[in-house]
Amino acid sequence: DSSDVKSVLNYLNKNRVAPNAEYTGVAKGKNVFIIHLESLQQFMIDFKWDGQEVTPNLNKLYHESDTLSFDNFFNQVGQGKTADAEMMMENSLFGLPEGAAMVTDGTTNTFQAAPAILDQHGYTTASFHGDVPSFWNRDNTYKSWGYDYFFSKNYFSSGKNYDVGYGLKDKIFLKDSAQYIEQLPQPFYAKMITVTNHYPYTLDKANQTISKTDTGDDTVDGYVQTARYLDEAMGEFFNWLKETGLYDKSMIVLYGDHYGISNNHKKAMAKLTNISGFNDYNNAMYQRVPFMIHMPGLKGGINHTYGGEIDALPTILNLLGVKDNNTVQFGSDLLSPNHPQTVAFRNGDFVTPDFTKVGSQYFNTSTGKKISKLSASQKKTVDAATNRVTTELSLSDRVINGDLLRFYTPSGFKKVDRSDFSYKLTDT
Ligand code: GP9
Ligand code: MN
Repeated sequence: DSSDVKSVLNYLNKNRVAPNAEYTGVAKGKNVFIIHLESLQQFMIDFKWDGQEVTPNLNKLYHESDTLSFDNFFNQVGQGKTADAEMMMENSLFGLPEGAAMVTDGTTNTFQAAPAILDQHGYTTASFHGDVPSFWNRDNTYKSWGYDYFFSKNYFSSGKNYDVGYGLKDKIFLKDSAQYIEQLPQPFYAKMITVTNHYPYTLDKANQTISKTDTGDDTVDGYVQTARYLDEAMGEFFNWLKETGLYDKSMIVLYGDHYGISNNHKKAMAKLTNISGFNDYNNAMYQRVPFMIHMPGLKGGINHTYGGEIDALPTILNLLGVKDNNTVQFGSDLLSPNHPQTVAFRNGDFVTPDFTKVGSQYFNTSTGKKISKLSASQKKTVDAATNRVTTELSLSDRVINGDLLRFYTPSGFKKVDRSDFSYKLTDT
């Protein structure tokens, strides 16, 4: 009940981190693209296979001086996979320990999500995805999040060989999306959710422009092919953005939603990464996913801050000059010098610049050396991190399971009226 939200707010207010004032509002009034790079892990950036870069377009963007590129940014998803990523990226709330919060709570819970916040700052908001609207209960959840538009499968072309895996191939999806993006009043916030680079990474021959890897694990060896396809789709999309002039008027945020190759493929990962004895520590390190923020004129560079998807919203809102010092959000601005670099995983494991916790094991984060016996000072640091992680995960779960945002509306935020939205093609 409402006393619960008070205890959540007490914790958050006690631990609030001021955003980096140097970056406050540098992207104010710009269009925002949030590009969801399905199952793309950070190790694909600058990765070479068969003498070629797998993702040349993303690599170029990653190294540009007006791109902020985070190389210690981790996915923090649980069983909800993409749905957990969307929940974290747009609410700064964790997914749940089991299931997917978007499915169990998306329709009925009160949220104060990015689309609703930006709507109230003059933005038109739209999500684009080449799968059916009901997947992950997006059509219902997006109304709770305040999306003005949701362009899903039935808004795009269909045809033989147009689909692979969970939906429309990314190149067709992005090309078809252009006609709708052009109609959006500016400034807009547009989320583009790709899907072709998805387990088990199958792709028709005509679209294969790099050879499979040779780990012998056939659900892994196609990964470079669909990652390359995703990268080509990005190249085409960036070209379109440049031709239309949108590139110069937009801040483009790209993120990988979660791992592509799971911990069940250690042998294949060992071959792919040349790490013999690829272990739980390595698997934790490979939970890194790309997080890039590009905007012409942005003071960019490679940023080594340890963080994760829970931190994306506060970081983006500060860049847009939108105040969020009174919200229920569990992340903080990655650009703030006081950003706490403890990355919580959904199962209670964590990574900090010094220690990595995997179950009952502890490793030195930079060397990967297993710590068999923690010294007193190491134990103090690790216990503090464990305490922070378990507290934040449980408070976030209470917010979702108790639908606590019903009881607290941040000053300056207007409650979302779900009946304002309809995403059906026929209703347009
Ligand atoms: C489904 C697509 C893939 O619409 O977003 O979801 P995932 O399997 O990655 O959660
Ligand atoms: Mn996904």
